[in-house]
Amino acid sequence: MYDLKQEYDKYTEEDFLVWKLLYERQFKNYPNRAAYSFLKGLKKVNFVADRIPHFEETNEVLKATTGWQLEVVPGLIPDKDFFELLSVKKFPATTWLRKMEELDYLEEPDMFHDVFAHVPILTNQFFVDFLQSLSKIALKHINNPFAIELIGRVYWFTVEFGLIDGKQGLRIYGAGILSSTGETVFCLEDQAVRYPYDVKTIMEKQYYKHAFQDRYYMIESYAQLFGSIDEIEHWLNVALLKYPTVSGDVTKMDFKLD
Ligand code: HBI
Ligand code: FE
Repeated sequence: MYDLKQEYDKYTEEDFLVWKLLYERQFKNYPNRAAYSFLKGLKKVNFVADRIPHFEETNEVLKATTGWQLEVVPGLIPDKDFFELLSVKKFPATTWLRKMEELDYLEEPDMFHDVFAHVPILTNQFFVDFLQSLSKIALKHINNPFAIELIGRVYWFTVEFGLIDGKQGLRIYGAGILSSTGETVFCLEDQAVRYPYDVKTIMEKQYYKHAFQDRYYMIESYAQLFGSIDEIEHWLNVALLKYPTVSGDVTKMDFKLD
């Protein structure tokens, strides 16, 4: 699709330093916050602070575990391309790293977000089956911005900002949190608002990209996440029937689905 490759020998001293600083800064917050499945996957893909991952090595591990592969993309890509890649077990990943002066925040997802925070959990079969099934639903409605917004909300509150409250207690699996120092701590504290995972309410309310989330949703297991695919399709169809003609900026709209 994009036919790009990771050009490993082009990484600079600054790139290696940025990777190392971000890795060490994040990792020290992980022991009792990151999800068990994430930490297990991190070991499996063998990401370390002193080495920017080689995509072909990561791809060998993913191929052997869940059959997924990393697909190099230049940055944010259109929803159609994004969901098409996910539907064939390809995870879109950038290969460039933010600059030192962008260490704390950057507009677009860089390789640290796409690879360090997103990839380890691609070793979890229920999680990737959820991701692939969600993308297939999106492709069925790819020309309907309202439907894509609702699916995008489910993606946001699971893949990006999801929490899991399972056997190991309350932990983080969402990559948007795991790649952010502040939110990794904030989301588990008392003042953070947390609800049990609920597809309908996730779809009903808008979300904000440039601040800590005003709410988080907790699954009990990745099986529950994959098991919610039919419910996602159900509430999406309810929304499409209830709001047959939606126009304007749907990202800023709240809906009532029942
Ligand atoms: N493109 N490369 C990339 N990475 C993303 O996470 C991404 C994207 N395009 C669209 C998108 N995410 C969101 O709109 C998802 O909700 C689909
Ligand atoms: Fe992401």
